[in-house]
Amino acid sequence: MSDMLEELGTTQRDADSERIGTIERNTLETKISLRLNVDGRGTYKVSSGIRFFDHMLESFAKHGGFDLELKCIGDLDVDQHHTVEDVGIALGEAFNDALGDKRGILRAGYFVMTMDESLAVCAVDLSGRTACIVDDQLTVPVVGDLQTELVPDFFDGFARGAKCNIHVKTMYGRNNHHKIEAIFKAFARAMRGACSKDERMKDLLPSTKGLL
Ligand SMILES: [Mn+2]
Repeated sequence: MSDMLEELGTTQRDADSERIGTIERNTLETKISLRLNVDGRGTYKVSSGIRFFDHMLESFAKHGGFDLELKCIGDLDVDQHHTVEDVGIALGEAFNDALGDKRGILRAGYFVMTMDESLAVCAVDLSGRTACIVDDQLTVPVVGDLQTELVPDFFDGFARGAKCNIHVKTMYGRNNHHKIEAIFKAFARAMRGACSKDERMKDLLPSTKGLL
């Protein structure tokens, strides 16, 4: 069977198997091990050392339908910046790893998501280029145990790791927990769309450039 799959080449093999990304990322500031299954069922085991950040990553996995195992041991005695940014980078890299040459996927996705009184929009393009715009409308310095100024740093890290465009915006809202959660859920569902396989465009690269 494996010989037969070899003959079919990588494209066919990738299209027929689960898309999994595995990242081990160790620096003097953070040690991260991460396993992502893009074709998962929304299961998660997440430990970043920041409980509210875990809550958002768990929400991302659940709403994206991604299976996510993530362990980060970061220098939280300094502050949360390295941990949040590096988890973003590693998670982005895991998507890049899992998606391979990106043949046969939608590539772009967007979503409008409510979280009670808050509403967020997100658009992503797995374009191979990096850009990140975050307008989170947060009005408090901390939510739970998360330093809220780091929300854009997470998305910036992800965009660099995945080499993608991310635009995310809170349209309105009152509660800051809800605003962040609406952002992460909108992002999850936008990514879910972008990663989706497009039966009609099977095995085709969704780019006029011929490279993503
Ligand atoms: Mn919540």
